[in-house]
Amino acid sequence: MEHKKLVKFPENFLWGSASAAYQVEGAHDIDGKGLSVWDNFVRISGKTFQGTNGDIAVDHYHRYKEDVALMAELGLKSYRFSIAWSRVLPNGRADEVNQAGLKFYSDLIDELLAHNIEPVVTIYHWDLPQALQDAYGGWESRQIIADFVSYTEVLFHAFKGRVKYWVSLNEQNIFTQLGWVLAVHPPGKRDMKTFYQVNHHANLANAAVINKFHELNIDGKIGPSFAYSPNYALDSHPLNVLAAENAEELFANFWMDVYCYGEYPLVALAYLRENGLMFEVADGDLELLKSAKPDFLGINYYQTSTNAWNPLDGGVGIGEMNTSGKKGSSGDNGIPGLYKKVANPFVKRTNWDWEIDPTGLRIGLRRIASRYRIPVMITENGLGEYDKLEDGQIHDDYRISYLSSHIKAIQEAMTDGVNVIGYHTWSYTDLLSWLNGYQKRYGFVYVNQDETMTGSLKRIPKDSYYWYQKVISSNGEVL
Ligand code: BGP
Repeated sequence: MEHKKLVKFPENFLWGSASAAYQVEGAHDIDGKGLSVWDNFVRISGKTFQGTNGDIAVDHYHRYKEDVALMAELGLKSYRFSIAWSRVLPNGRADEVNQAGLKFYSDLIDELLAHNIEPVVTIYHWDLPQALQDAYGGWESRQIIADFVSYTEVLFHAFKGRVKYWVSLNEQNIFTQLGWVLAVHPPGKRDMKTFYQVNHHANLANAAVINKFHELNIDGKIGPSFAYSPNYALDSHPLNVLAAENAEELFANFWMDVYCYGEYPLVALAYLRENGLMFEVADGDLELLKSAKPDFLGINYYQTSTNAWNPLDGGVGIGEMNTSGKKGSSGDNGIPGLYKKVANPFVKRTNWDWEIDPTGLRIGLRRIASRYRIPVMITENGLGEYDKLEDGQIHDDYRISYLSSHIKAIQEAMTDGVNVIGYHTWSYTDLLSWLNGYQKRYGFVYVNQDETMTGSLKRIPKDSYYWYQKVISSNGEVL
C-alpha cells in the first residue's frame, strides 16, 4: 500500500533506546553480586571475540548518572535496561536478597524518573545466575519456573508504581537456540531435543510471570520481547514459498503463537513429533500457557530472512555462527526438509552480513497486527558498525540513514493500522556485543572502550545522537 499521507506519531509515543545489564554495567563481582552464566562463559577460550568480557563493560554501574544526564539532554522518553538477576539474588533464589544490588536499580529508576524518562525494565536478558545452572541445569529443569517467578516478585514489589513497562524475557528464541543448538551462548550445547524442552520451560516461566504481574494488579504493562526476522521466499517457486512458510512457522509463529494464543502452531508440532523432538508437556502446562495474556509484544528487529527449498536428501545443515565482521563471509545454513537461508539480492548488508531491510519491519509489524491484534513495542532496532573517532567526533551518517528509514517504516505500518507504542534503538551507549567484542558499535553515545578492556570509558555523543534529538523534539516529523 502506498499512502498519500502518513499518520503522526501519538504524543505519548515512547522514543527510547536500550541496553542490557551484562553488556553495559561492568562491576561484575562487587557489592554482593553473584556470578552469572555469562561471567563464566566468556572465560572459556575461543568463545568471544578476542576473549572480551563484561567485567568492566562500559562501567554503567558507576557512571549511570552521567549516562542518564546525557539521555535527558538527548530528550529520551524511555530507556530500556535489564536487571542482572544475580546482582539482586546472588544465588538465584529469593531467600537471599542483595540489598545493594536492588538499590543500584532503584537509584537508576529514580534518576530516570527525575529526568522524566520512563523506565522499561527487562527482567531477563540472558545472564542467568550461575548458582541455578549449577543447582539444576538452569532452564533445563522445570525448577526454573518457580525461581523465575520468585525473582520477578522481588522486582515487582520493589519497583511497582515507579516502573510501568516490564519485558519478561528478552529474545527467548535467541538465547535458547544459541545456547542449545549453536553452542555459542551458555551453556554451549548442541542438543536439539533439549533445546525444545528448555524452550517449553521458558514459555511456562514467561506465562507464570505474566500471570503473577496481573494477579498482583500492578499498574503497568508486561510482555516478552521477541527477535523477529520475517521470512521471505527467494522467488515464487512453490517449493521456495513453502520453505519460507516452514521457516515462519518454526522460527516465528512457534514463539509468538504461544505468547499471544497460548498454543504451539500445528505444523511445528507435527514436525517435532515426526522427528522425535517433541518435548514433555506436564499436566496443567497447556492451561498455563493459555491463561497468560501479554499486554504488548516487544519486537527486536534487525533484518529479514530469505529462504529457499532445502531437500531432506543432501540439503544444507545448521552451519556455524558467523561473527567475523567481514562482509560476504557467511556460510550456508538451514535444516534439510524445511528451508535454507539464502542472500536476498535486493537489499544491502552490514559488515556482519545482517541484511538492511526497513520494509521488512513494516511487513513484520503488519503480520503481527493481522495475526494477533496486540500492541507492539519495538524494544530493539539498530545498526552495528565499526565507528571511527575523527577529531573527537563520530560521523555515523550510515546509522542515521538506517534508523531514519526504519522509523519511516514504522510510521507507514502505523498508517496501515498497526498499533506501535514505542521505539527503542539498540543501543544507547556503545557496549559489549556478546560475541563480537567492543568493535561492533551500536550506540548514540560513543564509549572509549575496546578489546583491551582498558579504555578511558569517556562518553562522546555521535552525530546520530544529535539527529535523534531532533527526531524526538519534532515527535518524528523530522527524520
Ligand atoms: C539482540 C540482543 C542484544 C544485542 C543485539 C545486537 O539479539 O538482544 O543484547 O546484542 O542483538 O546483537 P550483536 O551484539 O550480536 O550484534
